[in-house]
Amino acid sequence: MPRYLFGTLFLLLSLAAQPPAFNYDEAKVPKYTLPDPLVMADGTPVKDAAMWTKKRRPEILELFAEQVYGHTPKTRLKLRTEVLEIDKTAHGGLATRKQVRVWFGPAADAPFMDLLIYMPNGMKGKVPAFLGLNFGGNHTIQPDTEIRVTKSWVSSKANNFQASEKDRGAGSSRWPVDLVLKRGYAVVTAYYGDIDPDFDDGFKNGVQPLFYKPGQTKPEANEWGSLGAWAWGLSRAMDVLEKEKEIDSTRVVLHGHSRLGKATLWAGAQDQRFAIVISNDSGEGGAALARRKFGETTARINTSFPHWFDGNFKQYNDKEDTIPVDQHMLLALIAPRPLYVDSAVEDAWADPRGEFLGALGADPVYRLLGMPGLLVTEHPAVEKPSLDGTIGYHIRNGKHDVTDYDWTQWMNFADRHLKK
Ligand code: GTR
Repeated sequence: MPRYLFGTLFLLLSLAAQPPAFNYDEAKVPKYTLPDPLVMADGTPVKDAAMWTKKRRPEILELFAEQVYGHTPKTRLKLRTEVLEIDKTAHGGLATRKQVRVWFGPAADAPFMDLLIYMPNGMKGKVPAFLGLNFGGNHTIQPDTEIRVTKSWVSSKANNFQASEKDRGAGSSRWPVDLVLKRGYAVVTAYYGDIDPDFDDGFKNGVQPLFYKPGQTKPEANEWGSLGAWAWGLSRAMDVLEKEKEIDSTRVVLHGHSRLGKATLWAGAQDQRFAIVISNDSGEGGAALARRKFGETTARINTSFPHWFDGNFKQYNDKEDTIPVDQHMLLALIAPRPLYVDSAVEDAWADPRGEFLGALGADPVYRLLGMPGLLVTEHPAVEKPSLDGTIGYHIRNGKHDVTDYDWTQWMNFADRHLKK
């Protein structure tokens, strides 16, 4: 074959191999039909709250575990904790800072996560708390020089995947600790990479190997990936908070951004000890409807991040209409507990409207359970939050991020439910 023909053929073949461009045009979203959260898989309607709780809720939870995030191991590890330090004069006396190492098992070389806890000083009784994982290591959430620097893998290639002193406070715009403390909430966080490093290594590191059966080297197709592991880590943080004298573990607000928003929703769905669940810009695999073709797709997320979901979820690449669930049903698993979903105008990749429609799709379940649900049926205007229902929602200006504006709405929402 002449060289130039070969070149042309190669170009045509590689063009054909390109994934379809991502849709950002509302007019081009094809019609779709969502599965009904209030109809059993066999077609039987869910007639009352008891039927939801006893039959439909477990059915949906099982579908998400089997087909999407993978099952979380049922085995309970014995956690060991060690208080690394306490300082009652943190943040200019505003807070008590406590760092607790949580070992995942009795072995001396067991993996661990470090919990960083800031509690407001001078409060009467136990305090409610905001709990969320962070992206860069605990030391990135505040410029506080006492915060331990993680030894786990971090995403910085430039620094050989090691955390650095230089990153102290680098993520502080996403963690307005003073603002939260002043409103009477504790701030609790852990680094997600302490639980499972966020890259595809075939599940050799992270917590998955702690649960392998003899001879097992990776999770089965219906067993957890990294999102499942991060969600599990949040529940282990809750185990520790249940034993913290100053913290009211019945008033823990779980929050998470983006991939950690996905993990947060999955944690809140499985573990009903969390009082309120907040999804910030969680997008595909989070609050956004998978069937709505806008922004990120199932094929793309499974290709870029093959370690996030379970093996079974890969069969739905470009076949969203065949997933037996959609993300409104994940949100419905939070019911009757308060749920908050938020979006950002410039975060088209996460599909803000799809996130809103996810929340709206969960509403019938809240109503069946006698809760007010979401009080709006149209996507709210920018920075006009809907705070008064059991489902809250806002869309703010700006990009994919966590801002003081987001935190302020979350606290306004939490106040309504936790400080009655
Ligand atoms: C993106 C991914 C999103 C979102 C985001 C993040 O690359 O496509 O689903 O999770 O990362 O976590 O920041």
